Amino acid sequence: MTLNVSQIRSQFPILQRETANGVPLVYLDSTATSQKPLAVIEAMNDFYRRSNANIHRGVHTLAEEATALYEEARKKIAKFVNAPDARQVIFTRNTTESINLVAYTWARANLKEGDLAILTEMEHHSNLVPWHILQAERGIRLEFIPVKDDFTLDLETYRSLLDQGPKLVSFTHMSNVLGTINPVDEMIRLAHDVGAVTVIDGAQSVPHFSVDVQALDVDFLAFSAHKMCGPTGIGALYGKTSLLEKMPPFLGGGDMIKEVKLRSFRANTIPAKFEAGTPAIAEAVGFGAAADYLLSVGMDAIAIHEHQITEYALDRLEEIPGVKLFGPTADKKGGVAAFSLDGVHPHDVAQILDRDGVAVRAGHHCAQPLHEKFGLPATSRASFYLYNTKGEVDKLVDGIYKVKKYFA
Ligand code: C6P
Repeated sequence: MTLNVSQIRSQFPILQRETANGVPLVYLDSTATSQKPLAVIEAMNDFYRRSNANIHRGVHTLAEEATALYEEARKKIAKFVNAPDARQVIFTRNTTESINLVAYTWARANLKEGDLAILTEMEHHSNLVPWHILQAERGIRLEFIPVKDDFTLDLETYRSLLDQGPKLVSFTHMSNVLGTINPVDEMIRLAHDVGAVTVIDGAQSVPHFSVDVQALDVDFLAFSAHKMCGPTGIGALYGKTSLLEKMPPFLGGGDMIKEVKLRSFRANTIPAKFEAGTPAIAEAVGFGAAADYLLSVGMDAIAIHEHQITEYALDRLEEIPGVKLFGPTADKKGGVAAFSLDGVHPHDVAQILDRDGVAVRAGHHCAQPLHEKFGLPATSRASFYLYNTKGEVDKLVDGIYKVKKYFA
């Protein structure tokens, strides 16, 4: 199962462009957001050219067509993560909003002072701050599974935290900095053994390898379209029906109601209960097209390709004197390579690489506590997706040698 990468690259118009210096773009920042194939761009373009209307409100042709396309997209996303029923897929703005939805609805209805929620030290801020807010408001207790020196989670500590009877365990499937892929099956099973509800931050897993909510038996899964070849402005929350049906609504307004009186309302059924107001309709269509596109390429083939690129990148980066990599060995991680370069600030690394068209991200990548743990204010980070090549890794490596020379 090898990908035809040159054919794939031809489907991404942006990959054909040059950067400001007239050099070809080497896009190594898909962890921040992925590029979009023609299939997605054209699906959204077609929607606006042919079918644009508001949904769930009109009986005219366009309204019905737009509604059908929006609900069709929900089915595509359900299929993508193997949800048993499309009604279990709630459209949100992104992973961040999906996790906040759980925190504002399920958690506020179910957690009280002193209740324990377990997170990990490698969380993105979007799986930390909603729980900090709840801690301040409700007095819930937060504990963290430590990250070990080998950049994997300390499961011994996890087991001992589970003995304290948590109500919630919420953690990332794959770290956006370390690339660590966590053993979610085992972690979910152990959480369920003590009756805890599980939330998986799938922002970095769902786009890159096959994630099956039924096989995982996860209670909630959050992910974003823009990291999986889809548009910005839309994401999804998958939830178990039994939980979603009991949860209070999130935002109030149009579409999320069955009936409104002057002084009261009756909430709609799922998924509408959680989708107040006019949603991102064209974006949903693009999201569905992205799911179709990734499935047509094949998630297993994508995962294998990314693994090969990552292995190669880690080997090549390791060769460079002064480069220190943060993350486990290639067999335990996805397509992310975060690194520091002795004596050079990560922002300078990224800026100098940009002169050669190489786009990497520098900063704390919205994982400040993780950086603090390893005593770093920031790292540079290259990340890989289905359209990246070993040749692009070579350009990254050449660029880092140039940075070294510049600062020598
Ligand atoms: N990480 C990165 O460059 P949103 O912004 O809601 O689509 O995704 C948030 C998010 C949540 N969890 C993880 C593990 C993530 O990686 C991200 C987004 C980007 O690493 C932007 S900060």
